[in-house]
Amino acid sequence: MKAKVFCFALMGCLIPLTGLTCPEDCLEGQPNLTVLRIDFELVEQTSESTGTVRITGVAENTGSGVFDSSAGQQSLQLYSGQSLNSLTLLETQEFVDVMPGEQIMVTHTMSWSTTDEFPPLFQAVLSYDPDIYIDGNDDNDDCATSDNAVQRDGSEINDLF
Ligand SMILES: [Ca+2]
Ligand SMILES: [Ca+2]
Repeated sequence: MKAKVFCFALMGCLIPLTGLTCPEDCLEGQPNLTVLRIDFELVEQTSESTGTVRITGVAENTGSGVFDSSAGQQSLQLYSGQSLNSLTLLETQEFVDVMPGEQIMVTHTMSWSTTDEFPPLFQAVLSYDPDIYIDGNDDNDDCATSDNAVQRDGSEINDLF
């Protein structure tokens, strides 16, 4: 079946809609790993302004095909920094196969102070081997790369206190 999956670009290809297409269109049966969101949680509050927080990046195979790959070819990474040009890697979550609808998470726990003047931003991003599209395995080809990263401003963590 060659039916095109139409997507609404702003929703990260989550909602199929007729007539609106993503920059890249996925075909029926192809995997599409998508970074959905970054969650902030207050793990422990130690004073009015300080505590421990958990940052979790969530990705999902929003495509209709199984993502079927080999170890070491892909990961979900979590970064932080003052800008997208100065990011530091916090955590890497390796994974291999992802069923349609299955989620992957990368989590980092850190101390936090709401008095910091410049809270960092966070980015969750899917990372692939440079040769993943030419490795002879079509089942690990993410059919849309435009939905592979999400950023969230760390100042929103202050609202948890
Ligand atoms: Ca994707
Ligand atoms: Ca491939």
